[in-house]
Amino acid sequence: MTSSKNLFPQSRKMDDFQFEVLQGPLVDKFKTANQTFHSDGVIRMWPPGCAMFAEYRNHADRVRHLTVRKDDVWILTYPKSGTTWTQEMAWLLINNLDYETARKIPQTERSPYLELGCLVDEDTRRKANIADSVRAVEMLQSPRCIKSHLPLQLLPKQLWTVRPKIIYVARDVKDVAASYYHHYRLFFGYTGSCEDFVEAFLAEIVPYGSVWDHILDFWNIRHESNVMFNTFEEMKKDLPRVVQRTADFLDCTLTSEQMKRLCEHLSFESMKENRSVSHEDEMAKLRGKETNLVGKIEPFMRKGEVGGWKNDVTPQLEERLNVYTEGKLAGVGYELKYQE
Ligand code: PPS
Repeated sequence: MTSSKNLFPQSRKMDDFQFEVLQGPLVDKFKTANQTFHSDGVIRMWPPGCAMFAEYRNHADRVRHLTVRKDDVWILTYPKSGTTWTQEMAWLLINNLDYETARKIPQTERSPYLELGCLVDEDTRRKANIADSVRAVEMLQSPRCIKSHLPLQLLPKQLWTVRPKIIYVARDVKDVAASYYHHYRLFFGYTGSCEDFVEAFLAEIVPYGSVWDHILDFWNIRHESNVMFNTFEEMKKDLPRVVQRTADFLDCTLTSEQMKRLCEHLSFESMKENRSVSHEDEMAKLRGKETNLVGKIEPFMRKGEVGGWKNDVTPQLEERLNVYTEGKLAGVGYELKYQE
């Protein structure tokens, strides 16, 4: 694989952004703990000062200038916050509850992950069977249901002028940290400990950077008429209520029978068994001989719980996560409803 370090300077000003290649012992430890996709390193991009896969610097301008459509639905989250769950709910709502197509066509095609193809260089992307995701979004028929984990400042500019519907989902950051650790093991063959991963998460050097900066930027615009702010915890506690609110937001009407069927389809047990959303096929490809990923893993649909972090996070790390959160939330007025 070509190292982009040889191709690009350590820092540069692009159309709208500046970046710096992150360095230091913590970054080196994080990079080398991953079996794939991190050899190019990690950069910090301004604005918003967010850690990203180094390759993203070659795509940031293209994403920023993507044409947004008024009837798009954008599912925006920090990784591991309930994205797949929300995509499935939103896609079905805007597609007349077409369960047949939802089962037949993988969610990754129906509702593409905007920046996926921008995270690794082209050679690796081809080997790992990852499509040009920006092109996939451009080619998608309306109404599009688009997934992105990008922080607010890296998203297409037209989101703020065209104003399509945006559904943001937040999750308790301790569960995010634990789920992201398992995601790293699954997708990138991360070999480090959970403790080391959380260390990198707290230092905001993992791709997508600071979870709280991500959440709070969308929390601050939650009252905009085209924005809906949901939480993983509320979806767990009262799924029909979130489905109803989302249906209203998307101008969809549901009978009680339709609501019942949709909630069944969206249950953890059902989604875990549903290959269209469980990422099983994608994982099989990724862990194939081209990438040589090894190591024991859990499935993408892992536990789907509130408070599952307790199985992975030590009391010392818990305390550090608490202090981190207190620091970020001081004077902000953010409330995570239904926290347990
Ligand atoms: S990703 O890779 O960032 O898009 O991941 P994301 O979809 O945001 O989050 C994955 C976690 O969501 C859980 N999940 C669910 N929980 C409950 N019910 C349903 N239907 C559901 N669907 C996905 C999934 O199990 C991951 O959480 P963890 O804690 O790792 O199990």
